[in-house]
Amino acid sequence: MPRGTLIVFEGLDRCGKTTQTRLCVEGLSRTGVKLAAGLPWRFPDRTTPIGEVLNTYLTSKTELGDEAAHLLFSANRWEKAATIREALGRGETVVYDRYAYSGVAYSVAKGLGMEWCLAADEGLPRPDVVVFLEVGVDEARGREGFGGERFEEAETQKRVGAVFDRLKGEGWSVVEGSGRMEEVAERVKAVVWPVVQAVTGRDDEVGELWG
Ligand code: 2DT
Repeated sequence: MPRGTLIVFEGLDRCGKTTQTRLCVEGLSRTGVKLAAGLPWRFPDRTTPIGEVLNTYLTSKTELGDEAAHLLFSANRWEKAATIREALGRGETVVYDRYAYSGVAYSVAKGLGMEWCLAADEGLPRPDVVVFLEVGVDEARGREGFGGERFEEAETQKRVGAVFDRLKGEGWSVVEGSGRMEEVAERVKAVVWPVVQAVTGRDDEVGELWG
């Protein structure tokens, strides 16, 4: 049986990730592609015990050292790794709002070393496509809700964006995120759909980060 496709959305805060992730799932469900239950999935997954700690950190109710925070974000992914692999193995496509790239980008932006940050996520299921929604910090800042949580200020976002630029590589599709949400969704579909079809037609294993 062909495996499912692992699709990841990344980008700065308020770039439209959450909306586009949802529209992508809706679009895929109309095509009849087999999907995992309860999509889109997201990181941080605030419903797990580790996720609850991350939630208190992100809403500034607790403090964590940068290294501890990084490892908890990574552990939050590791606690889902088997679930992701199982879903893909059953032929179900999985769509994530944020993944390990956010983990590295935010932590390196705080001053942690790139190699150290990458190491924690090494071996996680490798996405078949990373859809990076590109929106200028100034545009993101103008969007509703910007500034509510830790890290949502322009200087941090610029630093995070610079790390994302270093992470962009094979398997990434940079999509222009400005404009009407339906237009952006069309651009996303144009990059996601060929990947889903290619993965469905191949009979390969899910890869591992950072390969
Ligand atoms: P949301 O606003 O998308 O819920 O993200 N973050 C996220 C990290 O610092 N490291 C990580 O590994 C992940 C997944 C980015 C909440 C914030 O958490 C940050 C924004």
